[in-house]
Amino acid sequence: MKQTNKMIWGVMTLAALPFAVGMAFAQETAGHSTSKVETVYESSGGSPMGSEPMHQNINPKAPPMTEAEFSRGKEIFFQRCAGCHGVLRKGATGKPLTPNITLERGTEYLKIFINYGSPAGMPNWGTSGELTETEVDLMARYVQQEPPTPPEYGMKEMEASWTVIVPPEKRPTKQMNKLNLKNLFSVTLRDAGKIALIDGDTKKIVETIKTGYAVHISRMSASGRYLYVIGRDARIDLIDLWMDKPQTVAEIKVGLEARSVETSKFKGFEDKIAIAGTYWPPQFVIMDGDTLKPRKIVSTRGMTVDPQEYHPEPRVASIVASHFKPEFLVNAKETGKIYMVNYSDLTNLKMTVIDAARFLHDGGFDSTGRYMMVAANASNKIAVVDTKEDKLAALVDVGKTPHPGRGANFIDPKFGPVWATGDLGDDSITLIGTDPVKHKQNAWKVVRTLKGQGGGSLFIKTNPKSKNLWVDTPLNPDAKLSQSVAVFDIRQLDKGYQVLPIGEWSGLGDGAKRVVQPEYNAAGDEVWFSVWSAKDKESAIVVVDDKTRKLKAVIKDPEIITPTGKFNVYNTQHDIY
Ligand code: DHE
Repeated sequence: MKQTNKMIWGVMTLAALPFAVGMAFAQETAGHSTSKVETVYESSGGSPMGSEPMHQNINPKAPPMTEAEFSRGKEIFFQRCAGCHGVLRKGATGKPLTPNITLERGTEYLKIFINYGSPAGMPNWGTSGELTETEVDLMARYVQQEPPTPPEYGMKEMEASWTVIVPPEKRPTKQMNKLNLKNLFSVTLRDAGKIALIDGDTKKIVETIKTGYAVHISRMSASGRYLYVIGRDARIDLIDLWMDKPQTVAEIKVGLEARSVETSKFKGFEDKIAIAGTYWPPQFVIMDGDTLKPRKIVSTRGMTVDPQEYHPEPRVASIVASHFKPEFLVNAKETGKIYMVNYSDLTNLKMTVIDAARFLHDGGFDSTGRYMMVAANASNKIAVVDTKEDKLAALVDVGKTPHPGRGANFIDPKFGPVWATGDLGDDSITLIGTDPVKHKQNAWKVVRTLKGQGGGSLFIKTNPKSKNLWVDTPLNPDAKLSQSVAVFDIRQLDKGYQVLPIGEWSGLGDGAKRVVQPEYNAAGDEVWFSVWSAKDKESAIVVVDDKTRKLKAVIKDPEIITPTGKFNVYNTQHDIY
């Protein structure tokens, strides 16, 4: 049934009552599900764009605001709201908030809404204490103004921001340090705007390196030499691990806000090309792999897959590099389109555009590297792309708001090769058959659904050498769950899971201690977990022996501030997960 905006907002008024974040996981809204956990997550990063100068459009019909109030409103909007409602407020996983809708609601109505939240996923910003009464009033007035548009960011701006600190000809021709690079981990120190390089053998920090704001992910070049790190402010640091002391050799800012970076993996193109996708402006840029020189920018603005309507800001979510062709797979969130971009000829750029589903987020490959599996999270689906045929292989219905990270590949004793995802919105773990040759009847079908600890799961992991499947739940509102991890025995999946109290094992004092993102070492016999607390609290990394499931080491250091993602060089280089 088609719902009008009026109906949706009407339903919300009745339900606009205070309640805690954890009480409702998932509710159905206009065509897709959102949940408290999901919206809290999407607004968790805080866009760095709040401080960008933007023109204030005075809307004569909207309640008056001073310039200072408008500026504060813009800052709060980009910190808390843009993640769900979109920069231009046209709606993404959250509702559209354009003045034609908000003016009709009026200030008093909007205040209630912002204060108490809604069961459809809007957080209770006022009653949770996140926003003061004055800020709630300010935001109610702010969303009735015309949304300010952030500036575009093209080749001129990219080139102006680009620096090559050590040119390729001045770099070493072989590894100059004694590090066991295969077992090095790049660890995101989110709120420090740094990464730590940790030696997987000694568990000691080798180096901490300054990166972008609220740094997000690291990716490895095909040879294992270059590390690419991207911050939410769209700054990319290219780190050469062969230098005497691994250091940044080139840097660029590719936009105003970003999450993804990747590098060419196809034979003959190793270390040659890099790509980054931006949330704002909605586009991706192809660069030289060893210098980050920007070469080609492609916009993702366009029509959604369903309904086929124009979207002005399809943010670029995950990007993976094909092993079968000189191609990148670029996932556009709001349109639900996957661009298979051939990087062998940038002048005559060839792209296959695949219609998947909204809203594309994160994913990885199956064990053969042929099929990309990506979560269309608000559609509760996994899209499967055949990178050999450049075709959509399937859209598989899974649980509520799947969030696989890169997912987990293993052999199910009954159903053969599978790829698995956990969910943000419920406690299920879905196993999808991935072998269309020897297990044709199971290919791209849900062969098994496991019950995990609860919703709020972000990452799932195993390793070809392991018999364990690890599922985190860092965003579950119950501290017992967010501070522990569930582990299944792949040989006996029906037997349920064991819970390991990783947060407790860390020996840290008070703090959120969210246990996040399992990551294996190169040998596949240790699993590393971040125990993530606020930046003014102590955090740690806990290392578990994979075979015995016993505590092996706790890595603590004053430098380890808000550790989140961990990227083992060997596993990231070879897409092993
Ligand atoms: Fe992430 C991957 C976006 C919040 C930790 N995150 C990704 C990817 C995207 C994304 C698009 C896939 C990149 C790729 O593969 O190319 N993340 C977003 C958001 O938009 C969101 C929801 C809110 C925001 O404002 O940023 C968000 N992410 C978070 C967090 O709060 C996490 C838990 C902690 C943090 O560091 O900020 C977090 N995201 C991660 C990690 C990965 C990731 C660790 C890579 C996982 C992997 O194994 O590859």
